[in-house]
Amino acid sequence: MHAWNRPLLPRLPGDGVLPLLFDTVSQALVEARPDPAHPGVASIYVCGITPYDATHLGHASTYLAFDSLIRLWIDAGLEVRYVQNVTDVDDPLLERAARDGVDWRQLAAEQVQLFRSDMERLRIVPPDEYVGVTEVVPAVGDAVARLESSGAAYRVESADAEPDVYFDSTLSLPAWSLGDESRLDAATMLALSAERGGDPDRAGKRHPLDPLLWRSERSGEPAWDSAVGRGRPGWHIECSVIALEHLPMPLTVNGGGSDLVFPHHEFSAGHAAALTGHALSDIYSHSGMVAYQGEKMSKSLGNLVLVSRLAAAGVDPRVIRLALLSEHYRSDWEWFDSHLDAARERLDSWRAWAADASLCSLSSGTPSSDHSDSAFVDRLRSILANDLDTPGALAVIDSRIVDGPPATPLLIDAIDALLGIPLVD
Ligand code: 5CA
Ligand code: ZN
Repeated sequence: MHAWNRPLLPRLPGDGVLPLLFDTVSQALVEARPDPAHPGVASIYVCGITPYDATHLGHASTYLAFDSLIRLWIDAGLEVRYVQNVTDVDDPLLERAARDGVDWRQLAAEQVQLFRSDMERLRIVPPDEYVGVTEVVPAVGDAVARLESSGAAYRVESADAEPDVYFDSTLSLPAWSLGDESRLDAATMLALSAERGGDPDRAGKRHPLDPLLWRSERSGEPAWDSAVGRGRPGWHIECSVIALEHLPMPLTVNGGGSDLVFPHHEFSAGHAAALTGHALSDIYSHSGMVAYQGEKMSKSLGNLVLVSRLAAAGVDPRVIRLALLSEHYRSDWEWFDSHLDAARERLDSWRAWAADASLCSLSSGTPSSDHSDSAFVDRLRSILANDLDTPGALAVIDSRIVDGPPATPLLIDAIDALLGIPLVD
């Protein structure tokens, strides 16, 4: 499916830097650089939305985190290949469509369209490939058949349908074994599996954590023909297959919110390793959870602040973007209306500074030396390259505005290219 329009990114002079990014597997900051097998190419797969209740500020914050990374890679002169999925068929989507008495396809299409327009207004760099699960069902069926013939998958009888297919989570593969990605103990995995779409109590599975790869057709549910019979994909395998189809392995980064560490990214990595013999990604990167009214902002709780509602109420998208950038992507934090007030004030002061610059350069020529400008751009780059420290970047721009010489086109371009905030209308 098509993604959304790409924002214009000014190209900055000088050398961008490769960012350090926190890796969930090693629990350390590592340089996010192209794998030696693919010089010059940074590849990233970010888990996309399940299209209902889009786009809340938790979603926006996660996509903005990876947008910040991609902007640094572009600035560092890398070719970036970016893929994102849409979980456009899955239990939660079907349940929501049934609850609201709407066709699941229509719900998904409307919500994906809303998401696209929200991403575009937030100036998020779009993926090169934006892929719905419904577009890759035969490829998922083929992958599940391969897993079954290699012994990595097995069938579980069901009372009301043909057998379903599950992945054997006890496999020990050269490139993956259970816990490699998430580093969690068994009890935590079990609890999270039950909470996040797994079925640890299902009878007939070899191991409670084994995840569903293929759900055979049930009456009233969507189903497609495939190499493993009629049915639909399980959740984790969709991301493995879409990533493998469109990106070179290993990815530079596999990303998403921290609620995906287990089971989703654990098993996406496991399925990919079982299919190819290789690790899915060099780095696994996770953004923190945005809360609202004391709890994680989530569709199931309904405590949502939607980007489209803020925009409809007249909030400048740059204010939303600045509000989200004012928190570090990796921390869990709670959204308050005061985030908007502070961001509004910041945008006003930055815009006044930029407007002064245009006046200044008309009346008195170049207002500050090229040298101090490029040193400032390098400072901004290095702050952001330290695990996407956007709050740090906002703070140095604030102090530059208060204490430093007036703005110049280079500084205005740098704020646009690296932070996605255009200051000149
Ligand atoms: N379709 C799957 C991924 S394959 C999914 O998790 N969809 S989602 O719509 O529930 O979430 C979309 C993205 O937003 C995921 O990366 C998820 O981790 C992230 N996300 C969801 N809620 C929040 C939140 N409250 N704060 C930050 N990120 C969130
Ligand atoms: Zn995913």
